[in-house]
Amino acid sequence: MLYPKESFSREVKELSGVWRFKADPDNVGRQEKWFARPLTDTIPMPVPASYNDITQDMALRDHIGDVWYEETFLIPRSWNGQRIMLRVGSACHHAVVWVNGTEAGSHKGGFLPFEMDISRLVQSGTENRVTIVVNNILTWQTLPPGRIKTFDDPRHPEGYRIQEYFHDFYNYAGLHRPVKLYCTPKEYIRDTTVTTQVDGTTGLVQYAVQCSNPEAAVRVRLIDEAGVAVAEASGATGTLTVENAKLWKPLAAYLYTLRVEMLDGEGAVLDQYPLSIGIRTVKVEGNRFLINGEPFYFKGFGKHEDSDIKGKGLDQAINVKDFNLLKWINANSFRTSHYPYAEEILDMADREGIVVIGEVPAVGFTFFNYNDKVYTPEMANDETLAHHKDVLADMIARDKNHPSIVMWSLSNEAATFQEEAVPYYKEVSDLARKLDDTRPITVVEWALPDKCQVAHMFDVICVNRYYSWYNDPGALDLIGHQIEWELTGWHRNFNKPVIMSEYGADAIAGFHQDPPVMFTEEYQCELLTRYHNVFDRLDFVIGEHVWAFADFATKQGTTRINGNKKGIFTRQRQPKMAARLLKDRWAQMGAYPNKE
Ligand code: BDP
Repeated sequence: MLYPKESFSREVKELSGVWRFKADPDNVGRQEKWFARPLTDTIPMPVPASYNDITQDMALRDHIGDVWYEETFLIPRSWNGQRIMLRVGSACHHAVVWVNGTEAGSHKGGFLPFEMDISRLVQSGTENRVTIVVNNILTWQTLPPGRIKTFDDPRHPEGYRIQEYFHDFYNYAGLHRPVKLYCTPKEYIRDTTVTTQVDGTTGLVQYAVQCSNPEAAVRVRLIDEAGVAVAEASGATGTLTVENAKLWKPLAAYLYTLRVEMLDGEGAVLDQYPLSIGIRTVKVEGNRFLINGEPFYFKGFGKHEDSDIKGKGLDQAINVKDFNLLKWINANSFRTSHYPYAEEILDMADREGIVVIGEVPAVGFTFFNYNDKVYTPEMANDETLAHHKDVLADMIARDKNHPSIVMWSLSNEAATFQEEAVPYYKEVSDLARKLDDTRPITVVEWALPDKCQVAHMFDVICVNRYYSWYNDPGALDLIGHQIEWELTGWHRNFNKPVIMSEYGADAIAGFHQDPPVMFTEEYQCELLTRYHNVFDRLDFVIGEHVWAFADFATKQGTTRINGNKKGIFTRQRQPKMAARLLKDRWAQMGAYPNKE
């Protein structure tokens, strides 16, 4: 799926701004057809943003169900006769869209874009109205899953209900990413897929272009960063050869632009699209993760899209700050825990040379009790699996051309110790390999190495573990023994490289005590150091992603002190003590740690 970009034949119009908004606590809007007329009694609501933290109304923050958004727009005269598209970057979690009162499209699942052709629904010269209803209810058939809990006891008033979910980040909702209008010619470039190979100093760029008319002539031209065309070809599929190719490398990105052109019978350009690409290879070989044939060690974090006030709304000031912090701390990578991040963030990773593990929103598929079944007809069932596969396919379709993405994560901490997980993950992993045979795949594990039933299907073992935190709280002395026992077990059982994809401790900024106790900054430092001592001994450990980059919002509960405080930075992106520790460690480590 192509990101809306301007070109010789395309224009883009941002609908970001302040929209009219109305919650629907009585759940009557759809029945009363609120989309048919302009919404009444609205409040202003920024787009993109989560709506939860924008007002002083606790009921809106904790609202369960539908909310309504509305905006008006004009179609410029130059768009007459064009194909006019409306694209929603992400609506958490489900949405229906009407244009001038007529349904234009709908989508299940937050975190990924959807678009619709509204050419026949809009009028040029008068105001057009877009209405979007967004619903935040999570069930066992959504990703992530959840369930609505009702109560049948005298302590709860009749009808009282809560949204339960099993993942550890706040269920922010709303229009989280930009809504855009764009136009293309009636005959247009539908999609382009690029994969790359390197042969000595030569780069090979394989491309496949899909046009609305499969017979149309296609021309592609590869342009370097200086604006010089270095290769060109004709035909919908082919391979470009780039002599002395400048490779996309971690922390040293080089991006080419593939200018794709669809031509008419006379050779005139009908449609043009500029696709940013990087030439690089990725491969797992023995105990190594190779990028361009060189061993890569993952230094970085699990992150979240999360900040004050905007919640999960796209905020480019926060995003640029985060990339600056990643570079300052000498990190080279992050995982998009626990959902596909905004395309704007992946563009930045491409540009800055930050390596990314892309993850689907399959988080919360376990109960932390080996006996509670998850893959049952009532819970994670066939419908859930079908949706999981849809989301995976949509993520790959959206993100396949980002050089920064080097691996797909197909879930986080699922109940992979249950035998019912085996057929489930067989289908999911088969699909990932079918859709993209150029990138390794993983699932992020919480199972113990002797219990996991699925790791053999994947290329890299990613493990999350909280020794001396959830396990044996306060027992820093045990970490060395426990983490070595565990990581060695994974490697012995599956003979694959291992990334510690989460480890960490909550530290409340400004809490200090020595000798360290839990929740102090000293404890966070000491815990990380003890993990690192083990990583440095084990040759098959190929990466460390601290949990988490920054403090983030979660649901309320007795184990969360106004959110998860495992950040190395506060939610406002200020460093805790452990930031210095990591900055020094990662600087000393260089490109690859010497474990001899
Ligand atoms: C892991 C989850 C992560 C949580 C973290 C924690 O993958 O989402 O935030 O634990 O508890 O289980 O801090």
